[in-house]
Amino acid sequence: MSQQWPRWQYQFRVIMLGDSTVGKSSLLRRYTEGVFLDAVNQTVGVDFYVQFVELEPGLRVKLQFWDTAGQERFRSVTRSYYRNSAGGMLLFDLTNRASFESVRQWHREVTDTVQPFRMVFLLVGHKSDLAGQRRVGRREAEKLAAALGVQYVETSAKDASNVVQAFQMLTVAIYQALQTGRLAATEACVHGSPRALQGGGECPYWFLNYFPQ
Ligand SMILES: Nc1nc2c(ncn2[C@@H]2O[C@H](COP(=O)(O)OP(=O)(O)OP(=O)(O)O)[C@@H](O)[C@H]2O)c(=O)[nH]1
Ligand SMILES: [Mg+2]
Repeated sequence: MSQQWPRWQYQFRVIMLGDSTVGKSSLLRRYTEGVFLDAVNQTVGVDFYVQFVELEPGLRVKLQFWDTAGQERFRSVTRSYYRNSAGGMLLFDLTNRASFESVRQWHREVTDTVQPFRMVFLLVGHKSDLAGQRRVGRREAEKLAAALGVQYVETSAKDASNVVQAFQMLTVAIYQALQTGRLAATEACVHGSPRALQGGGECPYWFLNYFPQ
């Protein structure tokens, strides 16, 4: 019986954001499956991924990812997924200046949609392996991050640089925001049975584990 009970204490929904082709799906696949593909299909609507992390011994978090399509024509679909997310990865492509300039817009669109609720974001400069084609400097990216009040990291799905670190940074930031009350769960879910807790997908931010492990 006990093995059916959830093996994590928190569940955070995280949404991947940024222009089409910045590498959102590639970053997630590198993180969750350990693979990189040169040819990836553009995301249609929204895809779903899961990963577990242990922030400290015994403190396990289930990350539930919504990988949105960057293409404008899917915006009405992807917008409906913003709500109930605790975190957002704001990606731009270090070799694509326009994608950097879109970051503020992505941030604004999401914060406007979810208010009065808040989310924790991480700014990610992606494709750091393409150093020779770089069009966005680290300093200006750090400046944007500071203006948005978020942390900044540079990643590559191709050579796996900083991939685990980026997701760890966001997970820790969400956890700390919950601890300090900067982020509040809209609802702490109390289900009648371990099975309901395990299977329930309706909780907005996180599940508290009410059952002995
Ligand atoms: N060199 C390099 N290429 C990458 C990296 N990450 C992704 N790519 C490539 O960039 C292209 C677009 O990647 P996707 O992951 O599909 O981008 P996306 O942001 O999910 O795009 P949409 O689903 O349309 O929003 C693909 O050809 C990838 O192989 C990286 O770290 N380095
Ligand atoms: Mg995609």
